[in-house]
Amino acid sequence: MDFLGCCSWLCPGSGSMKSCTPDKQEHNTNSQAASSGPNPSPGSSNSCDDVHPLQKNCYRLVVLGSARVGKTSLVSRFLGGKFQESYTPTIEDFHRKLYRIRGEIHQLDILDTSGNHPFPAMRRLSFLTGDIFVITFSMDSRETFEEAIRLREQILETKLSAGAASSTGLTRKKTLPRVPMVLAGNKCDREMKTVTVDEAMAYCETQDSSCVFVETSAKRNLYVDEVFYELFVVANLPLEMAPNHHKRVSANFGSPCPLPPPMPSHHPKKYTLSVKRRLSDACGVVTPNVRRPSIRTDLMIMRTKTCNMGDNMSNPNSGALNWRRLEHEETLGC
Ligand SMILES: Nc1nc2c(ncn2[C@@H]2O[C@H](COP(=O)(O)OP(=O)(O)OP(=O)(O)O)[C@@H](O)[C@H]2O)c(=O)[nH]1
Ligand SMILES: [Mg+2]
Repeated sequence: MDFLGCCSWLCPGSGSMKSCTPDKQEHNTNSQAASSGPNPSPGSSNSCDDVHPLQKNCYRLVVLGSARVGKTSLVSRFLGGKFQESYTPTIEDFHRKLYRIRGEIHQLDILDTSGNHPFPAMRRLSFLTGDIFVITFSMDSRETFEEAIRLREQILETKLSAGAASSTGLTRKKTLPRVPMVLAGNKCDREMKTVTVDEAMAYCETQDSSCVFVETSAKRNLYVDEVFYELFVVANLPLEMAPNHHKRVSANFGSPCPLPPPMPSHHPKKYTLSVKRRLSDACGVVTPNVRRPSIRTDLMIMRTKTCNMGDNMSNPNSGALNWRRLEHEETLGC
């Protein structure tokens, strides 16, 4: 089955790409992602962008941390890519993974940021547009652990002040928002460690339950899956999104696509299969040639999210917004 076929399962009931609306005006600013991601279908203009998940099922994961700690390596492992010994600094990479889980489409956007943060405004924007975060540090570098803690504090403060600024009430209780986050202590394969598991865990215990620590090694592929599994647990997202909890579908041209038939979307309540069977029905595909939403779209996402935050800081899903609509409006030039 080719890529067209692979996408048809993501459009339940459609069976073809005809009903999907191509989104042509966003520019691909992600040259590195294009080179490191899965191969696009040669000569094909079809894209998984054509699938329209409900806005409540769209999440943005932002990966932050000091330079060289292994952010890109972890993302690459998550997306099914290989580990690279060589180092290429990231400016900003954008990836998208689409899932069909229990008959619904879910979309995970991943923003892999630069550890050198050359553009502070972009960084702030990533704090505000992000729903869930992986803050990476290296177990053999104390400075990167301290930077990870600073980053967590900055995210909370930025979200708090943006929510407070947008709130219309006269007096709002200033409680820190609950931001699902994993502190990933990478490079645990290294012998010389300057951060201990105990102190990283102790730090997370002083935080709310949405902040967890996972020791990992992108190089050895140790506990990388756990980083994302734990993140989806604290974010209350479908656990089928985690690696090894869904069928991975390759978007490569000509690759086989042994997918189970999509669940009929009009009878979700009559679904009587066992939990195990339901889990086995989940599928995920990394979208090739994904275009990063423009900064304008990001700013509108931010505005909507911060307005929602002002209304309900404690609900992590309050940031859900119709950014699909924003992207679509951008396409139409509204
Ligand atoms: N030993 C070891 N090396 C790793 C591990 N993860 C990544 N590296 C290496 O560390 C270097 C930096 O990895 P990247 O993933 O590019 O780091 P990054 O955080 O994305 O860096 P920036 O994009 O500059 O912010 C590369 O040479 C990787 O091969 C790991 O778990 N163990
Ligand atoms: Mg990188």
